[in-house]
Amino acid sequence: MSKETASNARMARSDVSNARNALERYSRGATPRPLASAGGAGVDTLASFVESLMSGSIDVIDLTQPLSEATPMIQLPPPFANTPNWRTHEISHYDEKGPAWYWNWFEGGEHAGTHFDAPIHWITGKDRDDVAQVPVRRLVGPAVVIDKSREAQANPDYLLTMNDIRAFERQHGSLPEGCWLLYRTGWDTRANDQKAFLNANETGPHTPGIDIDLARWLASESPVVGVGVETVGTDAGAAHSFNPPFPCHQFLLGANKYGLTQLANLAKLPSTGAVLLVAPLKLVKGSGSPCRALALVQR
Ligand code: 23J
Ligand code: MN
Repeated sequence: MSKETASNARMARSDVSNARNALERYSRGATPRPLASAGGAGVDTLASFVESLMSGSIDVIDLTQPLSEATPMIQLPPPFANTPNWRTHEISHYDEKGPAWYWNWFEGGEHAGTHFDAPIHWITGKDRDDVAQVPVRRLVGPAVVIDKSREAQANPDYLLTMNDIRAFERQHGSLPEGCWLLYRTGWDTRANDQKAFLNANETGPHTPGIDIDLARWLASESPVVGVGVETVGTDAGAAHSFNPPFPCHQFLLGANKYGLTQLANLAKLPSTGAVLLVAPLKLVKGSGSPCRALALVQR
């Protein structure tokens, strides 16, 4: 082996181990250290990001559904307990209870409207993070959008499969490390109508989801940190009778990954290249939280 080849080989090995260490830090939620390059690469990219934001060449898309008393809630069958509807109560409205101020208080479940599922939500993640403990580094990352709205319109029980992911990767490249998989089904158009949104009949709810094998792969082998959907939950409406039941919840939350539901405006995102920002409330011991979900896209 020539000196040069040997040094390349050493370099390659240390690159691999650096990458592995970075990945390791990332998956623990540690903040990656800025690159030690001259001039501070981190500062320059952030300045150019702000410039793009100000010029409008980076757009901010709101992926959040409005949260109100009309927001549809999941309905579990008996004997399971259900989450109440969201409610707001007025404290004062520029009146005798508060002459110069308007404010409300609210009541509602952690899993209301556009919301975040923390690992502790499911029994498989019971020793993992609650919503306050989730590392914020994992709440910002690349988003890939897989569009099955045609399929879901034809079949409300449509299940995303491993083959769909393979086809997506052939067209758009591999899923990036630490990405959020956003699954578009067109269900967002039903979000202001509880009946159409839950789409239940005598056999239970019929809404699109993810099949068992794909849920398992996403949890244990894929580079995905979370799955976002337009429906009431990350699992299909019929997932109560899958084996195991609710495989997205079971596998993803058990693998320290996240769920994000009732998203809007996925149609405005490119298949790859958007950046997702998710902001759940820091509810101590919370199993999840209503959240604001935003995407940054290059115009
Ligand atoms: C509890 C039980 C089953 C399901 C869910 C909650 C959710 O969808 C949720 O919001 O996490 S499927
Ligand atoms: Mn939930």
